[in-house]
Amino acid sequence: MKLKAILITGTLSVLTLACSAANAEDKLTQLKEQGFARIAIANEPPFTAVGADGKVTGAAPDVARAVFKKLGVNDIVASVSEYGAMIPGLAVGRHDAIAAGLFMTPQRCAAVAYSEPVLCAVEAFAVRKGNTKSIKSYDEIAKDPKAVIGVEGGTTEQKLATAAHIPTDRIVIVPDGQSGLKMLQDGRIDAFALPLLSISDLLSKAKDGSLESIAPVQGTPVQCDGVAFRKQDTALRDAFDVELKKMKASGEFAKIVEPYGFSAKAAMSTSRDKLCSASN
Ligand code: 6CS
Repeated sequence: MKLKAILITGTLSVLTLACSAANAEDKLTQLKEQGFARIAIANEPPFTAVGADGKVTGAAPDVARAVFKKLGVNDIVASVSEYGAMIPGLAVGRHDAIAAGLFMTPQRCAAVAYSEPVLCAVEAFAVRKGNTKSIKSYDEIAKDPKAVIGVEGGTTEQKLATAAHIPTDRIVIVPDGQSGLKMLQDGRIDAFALPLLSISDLLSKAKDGSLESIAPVQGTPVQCDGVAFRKQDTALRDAFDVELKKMKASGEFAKIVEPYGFSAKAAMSTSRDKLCSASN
């Protein structure tokens, strides 16, 4: 009887593996036939960007485009989404993947199948020069009853602000980076939170000498994203990781991300397992 049970279990495992491989091939075959992968982005340079001509660039789409090409999927088609809408959009099939700098957190890792790390970043605040409220951390904002912070909806900054117990009436949700800077300039918020490279890009374009950045925000971790796939597309994710690993080893990965200001070494020195289990 035991042998029969073992044989049945073994057969089921082989069938499961075969189904998983078939699913992978199905999804990859579907993308190859489609000729492109539909990715969600946020249009937050240098992570992701859409030019006036509609051209999609940024470190995350550039890496995704290169890896998909090696998998036989010749292009990517991007749609701009708020961070908080990306995972729901992926789940309902609006996107084939998210390549947007969507940082790995335990909650997100439970909802999607992340690739290995791609882009890592430290956290920053944009503040008015002189930083009158001397804002260096989320805790300081929480302790100052007059301090108001701006964050984008569904972001890790919103999570960090909530985790620091900043009251919701002192957390302003803004739709995008430009709106966040405008509210800072108008004095409606005292700090606007994004990763440092995003804040630096915004400040360099704003050319407003009355604003400055504070980084790294005290008490916040270095965060890294991966390309996110649907949970059921883990075999496609694994195929993506095989090519990503080769690009990291050959130096091709560094050639893509470093001109944008990202450290290839930072992404290569950590892992999905570490980032998904981090209690940030
Ligand atoms: O994953 C996130 O929520 C974030 N990623 C980026 C690139 N910007 C907003 C937020 O920090």
